[in-house]
Formats: sequence, C-alpha cells, structure tokens
Amino acid sequence: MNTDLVLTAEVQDALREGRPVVALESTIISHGMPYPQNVQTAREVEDIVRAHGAVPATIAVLHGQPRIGLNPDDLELLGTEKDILKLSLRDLPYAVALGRHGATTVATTMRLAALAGIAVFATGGTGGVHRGASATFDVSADLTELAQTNVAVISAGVKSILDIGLTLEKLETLGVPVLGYGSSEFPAFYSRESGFAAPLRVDSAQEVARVMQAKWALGLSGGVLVANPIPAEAEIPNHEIAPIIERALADMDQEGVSGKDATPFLLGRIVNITGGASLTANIALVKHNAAVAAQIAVAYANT
Ligand code: PSU
Ligand code: MN
Repeated sequence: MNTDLVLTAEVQDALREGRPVVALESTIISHGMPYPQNVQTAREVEDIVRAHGAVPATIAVLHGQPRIGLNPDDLELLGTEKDILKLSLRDLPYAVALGRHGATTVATTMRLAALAGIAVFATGGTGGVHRGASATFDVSADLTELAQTNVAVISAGVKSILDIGLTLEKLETLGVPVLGYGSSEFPAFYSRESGFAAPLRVDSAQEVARVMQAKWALGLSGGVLVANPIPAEAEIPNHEIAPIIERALADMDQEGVSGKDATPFLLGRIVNITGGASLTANIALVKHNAAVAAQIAVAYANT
C-alpha cells in the first residue's frame, strides 16, 4: 500500500516555483451533478482557473491513490462510473487501503490540498449544519475541517437545504473567518440573499490574501471561508427556490434518506423539480467561484 500523494507534473512544477494553484473538489462531479454536465463543468472550471493565471488541481482518489491534479480521462471516469465512493474524511483511509475510486468532499479535498501545499480551493457550496440537526446530529465534516486545516475555501455560501443560521453560529464557534466577497449579505448558493448578514466583508482578492496571511502568521490554524454570491443574472431568487427546497426536504423524509446520501439526494431532487434550472445556476456559481479563487491564489502568491 502506498499512501503518497500523486501530483501531476503541471501542479508539481507550479508548487515548486511558488506559482498560484487552485484545488477543486470531485464530489460535485460524481455526486453533485448529472452526466454530461458534471464532466463538462469540471473541464470548463479548470479552463477558467488557467485563464485567470493559476493552475487547477482537481483532487480525487483513483485506484486507492490520492491524486492532486487529474487528466480529462480521470474526469470522465469520475463523472460516469457508478461505484465512486463519496469520501468524507472518515472514508479516506478506507478508499486508500482497499484501492477504491472516491470523489472527495470539501473536507477531504481541503485536507489533501493542505498536504500537497495548496492554500486556495474553489467549490460550489460547502456542507454545514443540516436542518433538524438537533435531532439527527447531521453536521458536515466540512465545518470541522475548516476549523483545523489551513486552506481558503471559495464557495457561494451554503444552500438553504441547510440551517444557515446554525451553520454561521458553528463557524463562529470554530474560529473560521467568514468573508462576504463584495457582499454584506451571506449568500445562499442559488440566491444572492439568505436573510443573514455576512459576518465580515472584503472587496478584493488582495484583501482575502491578506486575511489568510494574517491568520496563519498569528499562528491560528484553520481555514478561511469566502462567501461569493452567485452572479445576479444567474440567481434563482430566494422566494422561488425556498418552497422547492421545502418540497425536496419533505420528499427526503418520506423516502427515509439520511446521512451521506442527504446532500446528493436533495441536489438531484431540486434539479428535477426545477426542470434543470437549479443545475444551470449551480454551474454558473461554480465557474464564478473558480474565477475568484484563481484571483485570490494569484494575490496570495504575490503577498
Ligand atoms: N454542495 C453542493 N454540491 C455538492 C456538495 C455540496 O452544492 O456536491 C458536496 C460537497 O462535496 C460537500 C458535500 O463537501 O457535498 C457535503 O456533504 P455532507 O453534507 O454529507 O458532508
Ligand atoms: Mn452529513
């Protein structure tokens, strides 16, 4: 068994030379979007990172190897193969030990990125405290990872499939700076508005880079969460998406879905109910996050 990280030459060279690199997750490919949009989006997101002057490093476990940077065939495999594990942090050693394929969640991608020396990571939305968590204890490992691993995560906030208020409270407890990017409102993934204020606000990639530098220079370990609202022309307003999310949550209860299957079930259900409109929004926000993340990685490399 070999637990070493496997980096592509492109990523390895960039890291050695101190050039900007942006990590990208793979659960969104295998469990977050349908085929073929998942693979196409993964490719386009990598192109956007490059166009903004950084090197993309999509992260996954293939044949039990933690891989930092993937080729187009790898992306296709992650988007089409049926038995790709969803790897939260607890599942990582299992996939490595048994030689399995696995798509990494935000938590696991953060950890592997940090091990590789990558400080900036773009995703769609992070996990958080699920609604009803006081009974189910369903709180994403993304939050505990943000508490301990030194990576800045660029996301479009969190979906209201979660309890946004409790998620923000938990992030405060865990000491994670939450930065509204050009926004005083904390965004809600499909929507620019959540009804919750962003705890802190920044207005440039340089400001994010300085917060990262200050946090780690102070010896504070853990991540920084950048909440980047979906572009206005792509958003689904809260009053439209809220009842759809309620319906998806009711369907989930009825079908008895819980645990690691909750987020993939809800995303798929929302795509069905909206006739694909939520997928279009999801793709737009991921691309926007990739562009902003690349700008942050460039600024951070220059600090
Ligand atoms: N949010 C999305 N799409 C996704 C996810 C979140 O819009 O695919 C994925 C991310 O990989 C995130 C994971 O880390 O779901 C959270 O899963 P859980 O709630 O089981 O921790
Ligand atoms: Mn969970």
